[in-house]
Amino acid sequence: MIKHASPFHSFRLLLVALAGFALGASLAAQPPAAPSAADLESPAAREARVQWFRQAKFGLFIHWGLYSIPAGDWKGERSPGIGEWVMNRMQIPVTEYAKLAGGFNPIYFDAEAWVQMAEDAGMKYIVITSKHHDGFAMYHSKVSPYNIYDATPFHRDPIKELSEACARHHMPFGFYYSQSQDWHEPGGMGNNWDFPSNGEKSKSGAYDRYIREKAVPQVKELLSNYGPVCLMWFDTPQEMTRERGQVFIDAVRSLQPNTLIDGRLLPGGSGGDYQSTGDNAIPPEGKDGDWEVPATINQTWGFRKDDTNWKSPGEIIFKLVDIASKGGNYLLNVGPMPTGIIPQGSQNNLRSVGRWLKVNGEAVYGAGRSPFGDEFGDYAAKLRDRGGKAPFLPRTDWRCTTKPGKLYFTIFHLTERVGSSNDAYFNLPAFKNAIKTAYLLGDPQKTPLEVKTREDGSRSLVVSRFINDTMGAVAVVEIAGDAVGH
Ligand code: JFZ
Repeated sequence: MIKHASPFHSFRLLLVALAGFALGASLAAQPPAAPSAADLESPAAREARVQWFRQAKFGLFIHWGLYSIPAGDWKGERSPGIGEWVMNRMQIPVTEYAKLAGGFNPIYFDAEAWVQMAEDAGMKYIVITSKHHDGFAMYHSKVSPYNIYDATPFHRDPIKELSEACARHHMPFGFYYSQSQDWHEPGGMGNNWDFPSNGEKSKSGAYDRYIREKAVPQVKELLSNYGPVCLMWFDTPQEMTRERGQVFIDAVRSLQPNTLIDGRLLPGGSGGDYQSTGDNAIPPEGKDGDWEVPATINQTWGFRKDDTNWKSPGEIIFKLVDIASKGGNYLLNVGPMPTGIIPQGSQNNLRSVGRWLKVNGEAVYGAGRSPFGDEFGDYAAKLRDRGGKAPFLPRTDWRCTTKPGKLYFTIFHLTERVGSSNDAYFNLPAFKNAIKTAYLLGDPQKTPLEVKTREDGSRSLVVSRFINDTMGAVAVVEIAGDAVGH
């Protein structure tokens, strides 16, 4: 039954209706919220932006700053963990930590030598800390005087010198920028020993003031004053919301539309052009999309005088090929000393890797991920970890990368010798394609390798058993058709 409203109720309904109309009219009168630069972007624009990244596969990360002076030791006490966190781990007051700037004079810094080393290592892009969590800018910032040009006797802009050296070497150059943590600023995240907690800074507006007055202006000056920037490597998005992140995205897209954004601008990796895995975290199996593993060459990002545990050339090569065969990039870090010199041990190992890539780089640069997968390993059948999950048991005998019509098998360990000869079988995974030829990338003559086909259809390459003594030998199998048929 329909009930008729009382006169009072009718008046109220009229008021509500008028208010709704007024609101609608006001909204209609307002122009729609301007779509952000990211919203306007077409998938084709992102695809174009990321092409160089897919070709590059191997980059140099550099963590350099005031933290390289204490180098893991503060007033005779060993600071635990990664060297660039010394201010946090030792709860050093801002006023005390800032005094380090007065003694920062890396007189042996040589941008040309650093870029040449990256090139010799076979690295195809460089990303350096422009401002880490300690808030100190490693470039001549006009936004904050707390920077290497204004606050140190060095009185130079190493990032400007590196950008010029990278331009000479046609080496893509990008910046790490800690957009959220800034232990020098009252509104930056992370310093709760001098300032209020993260939550209080977020609630009070201090954090948004820090973003508005320091972080975004510094990102803009990096994108305005140092030539083409291949990527912005944001990090630890504490209290970072989509709205706060959008300001950074719009700054990047408006100033340098070709600059990639990594996967740590926002929690969960959204807002970026590619995914960043956890530190040194290589996925056990292949992973779709564009992604990058940030990794240390020892156990710290910033220089520690007590950590010379450099990854060997063989370890680095395996990790590079392993990551490439799963579809990702390897961003491998060095931590220069306060003198401006990259520790010699890390340089030596990187140059050994570069010599291997000079011969075998075709299997890495621009190569696609493995069409197989069994080579990565298996989840344990019975073993369970403390969380009740089946641990992944990796295999490391070989990895496969691809290009149209070619399979690149990087062989790290052979197990089946051919009788007592100096030969061994490399047992190929099953695929239908006919094999046109096979040869070692390390053989300038591309001498065809014997392909043994067994009654069950399985096929093996006959190769030297001494491949086991190398850091990995690449056998190229040229197949009929562009891709593997299973
Ligand atoms: C961060 C920084 O705190 C560190 O100093 C270094 O710069 C590193 C590259 O990035 O550390 C992280 C950030 C994220 C993860 C791990 C360490 N993560 O998501 O696992």
